[in-house]
This record gives sequence, structure tokens and C-alpha cells, in this order.
Amino acid sequence: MKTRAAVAFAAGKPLEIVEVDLDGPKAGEVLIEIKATGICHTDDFTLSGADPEGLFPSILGHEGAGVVVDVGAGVTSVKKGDHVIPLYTPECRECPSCLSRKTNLCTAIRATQGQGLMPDGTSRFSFEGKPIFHYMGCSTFSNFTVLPEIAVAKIDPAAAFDKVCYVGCGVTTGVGAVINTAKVEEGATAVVFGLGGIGLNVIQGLRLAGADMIIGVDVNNGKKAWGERFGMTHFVNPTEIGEDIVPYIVNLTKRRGDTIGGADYTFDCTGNTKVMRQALECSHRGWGKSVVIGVAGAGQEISTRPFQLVTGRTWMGTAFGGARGRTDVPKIVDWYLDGKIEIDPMITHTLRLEDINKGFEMMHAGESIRSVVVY
Ligand code: NAD
Ligand code: AHE
Ligand code: ZN
Repeated sequence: MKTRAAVAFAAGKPLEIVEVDLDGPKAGEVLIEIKATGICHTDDFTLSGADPEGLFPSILGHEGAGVVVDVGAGVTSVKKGDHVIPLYTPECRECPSCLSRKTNLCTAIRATQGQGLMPDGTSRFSFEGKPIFHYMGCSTFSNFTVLPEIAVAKIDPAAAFDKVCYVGCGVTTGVGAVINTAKVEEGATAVVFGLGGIGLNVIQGLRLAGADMIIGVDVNNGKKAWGERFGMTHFVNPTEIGEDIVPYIVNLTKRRGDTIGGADYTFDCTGNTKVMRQALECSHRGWGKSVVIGVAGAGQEISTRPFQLVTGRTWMGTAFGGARGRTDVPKIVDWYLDGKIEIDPMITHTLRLEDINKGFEMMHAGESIRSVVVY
């Protein structure tokens, strides 16, 4: 079939809207009509050329929602008409990682996914007779796309596509980082670095977990009101405090009787390796946990004095908020439908596919929280 898609033909170039060819689903695969897709900073990261796994030409996008329109042989868990969210972290429930119960990082199709291909080693997309790579197994910047059955979460059809597409990455990553990865407890102190589409979801996750002190850090003062909207109790702009951010936060988080200071939990949602270090070092001696969420470019490394870890801080990371997609994504959609978490106010812009590049421009300018493309 033919489908409209925004194609990344080369790194650093705007996406081009063209009609591409799409082969139907093979055994164990599902054809999905994408109804809406968010634009995540990671799409921008890959388009920039900084992603070691970035491939061109490809169809980016990994934060979608849509409807199953066809299924390949042997598919049993979804059927035509089901409302679904594509999963860049699948859940096969059979691989050693899924069976370990220690991680959400299913390994069933990770190798081919990283090569921009379906599990059989081929692409379903082509343009003018040449293959186009899939992206993160999802390629939601195409109106129609094909995914393996294990990478599709069936959701309540009452949920609006142009809102719950955000559960496909940002919401689940932020809320899941708090609940699944850090396992934040009631009354905790926490610091969130970077109040964008991910950081604000960390903040609402902290509110849900019952954290007492939720400090937001951003270089953009426009993010203060955004953080407060979702439960942030203190805002710090590191460029305006006149001292290093680490002692500043350590001092701010000193509780009665505590002479040391430091937050129970810190989260990097910037992708900046210097910020990752600051986040670790302002977590509390003896028990502080610092979670890396931000994605850093090829060749970048993190460092700290080993003493920071010797003295009891834990440096950890999370992908997709530790969520097991087919199990957890439908639950998060239900939380949204039940009013337990918010999504609508974070979707600041709704665009047509033709205007998708504007979404990237607004992200660069810090004007949007989430832009969503509606097909
Ligand atoms: P975004 O662009 O919406 O937000 C980033 C925020 O960080 C902005 O508000 C910006 O002003 C702020 N910022 C930049 N430099 C800063 C600094 N030095 N100190 C403090 N704040 C600073 O991006 P997003 O969509 O929220 O994504 C954030 C990061 O998370 C990206 O690196 C993205 O690739 C990554 N990500 C990771 C996962 C995962 O599973 N681990 C999932 C989604 C996104
Ligand atoms: N491909 C990059 C890293 C990109 C990355 O870390 N991706 C996250 C999701 S970001 C979503 O917005 C992830 O899930 N990683 C785990 C995985 O298996 O891809 C690189 O550095 O090579
Ligand atoms: Zn993402």
C-alpha cells in the first residue's frame, strides 16, 4: 500500500513529506493506522546525527497511538479495530530478560530493531524502489506502519489518540522513572533537572508518589510555572543563583537535624552529561539515588569521583521508565482516564503532518512542552 510519511533522508535536514510504499504485515506482525504521534526530544537527537544508532533514510517517531487495520498469520493478542500504542520497548514475555522480572528491556527483537529492520531482517518501507529504515521499531511519523505483535499495547478505546499517544514515550518514561525505577516513597525529597516533556512527567510522578519537596531545575525561567502546575514546590535556575548548583541544592534539601543535606532522589531529564554529574552529586550521602533519563550523544561520557559512590549514592538509569509495555501501558492509559495523572495540558501544540518540522523548531526554541501530529 501507499502511505504518507515524514521521511528523514539525511541527518540535520528537515523531514520531507512524501508518499512511501509499505508492505503488509508478515507472520506475527500487525499493520497499524497511526492516528496521532508526539514529537520527543529523542527524535530530534537522532535527526541531528548524534545518535550512534541513527540510520538514514528512515521514518522517525516513536510516540504514537492508532488502530489495528490488519494482522499477519498467527497473531492472537490483537485484532482489527483494536486501539493500540506502539512500543519501542516490546514485551515478549519469553526472553531471558522478560522472564528475569529484573528489567523491562526485552531482548527478543532488539538486534534488528537497532538496525532499523523488522525481526526478519527486512524493511516494510520503501521509496522509489529503495528501502527506508524503521526507527525504534515504531516509525510513527508514517500514517500507516507495521510492528511485531509483541511491540503493541492494546488500550481502552475511550482514550483520545491525540492525548494518549504521549503515553508511548514521555508520560510512561517520566512517571515510570519515579515509580518503577527509583521507587520513590511518600515524604521523599527530589530534584528534577530539565522541565521538558519528560521532566514534567517526573514531577507528576513524584506528586503521585507523595514526595514532600519537589525541586525543579531549568535554565529557562518559563518552565517555573509549568513545574508548579504539576506539583513542583521549588524552582532553581542554575544560571541565576551565583554559585555552583550542587552546594545550593544540598543546602536547600537539609532537613531539621540533618547537617549533611542532599536529595533522596534526583533525575536527569536533559541529556547533558555535566548535569548528570550534578544530579548525582546533589543526592544524599549514604542513600541518594540518581536516575539518568536523558540521552547523550555519541562519544559523550559521564564521570564523578568514585568517592561519591563509595559514600552510598547510587547512579542508575531508566529506559521507558522501566515499564513493561504490554502490561503497564494500558494501566497508565487507565490512570489518565481515571484522572490519576494529567496529559492534556502538556500537549501545547497540535499540528498536521505537513507542519511537523515546526514541531522540531518549537522544541529548539523551548516554546512547546509536547507537539502532537494528528493524521
Ligand atoms: P525537552 O527538550 O522537552 O526538555 C529538556 C529541558 O531541559 C528543557 O526545558 C531545557 O530548558 C532543559 N535544560 C537544557 N539544558 C539544561 C541545563 N543545563 N540545566 C537544566 N535544564 C536544562 O526534552 P524531553 O522530551 O523532555 O527529553 C529530555 C531528555 O530525555 C532527552 O535527552 C531525551 O532524549 C530523553 N528521553 C529519554 C527517555 C528514556 O527512556 N530514557 C525517554 C524519552 C526521552
Ligand atoms: N540509540 C542510542 C540511545 C537512545 C536511547 O537511549 N533510547 C532510549 C529511549 S529514548 C526514548 O525517547 C532507550 O530505550 N534505550 C534502550 C534501548 O534498548 O534502546 C545510543 O546511544 O545508541
Ligand atoms: Zn521518546
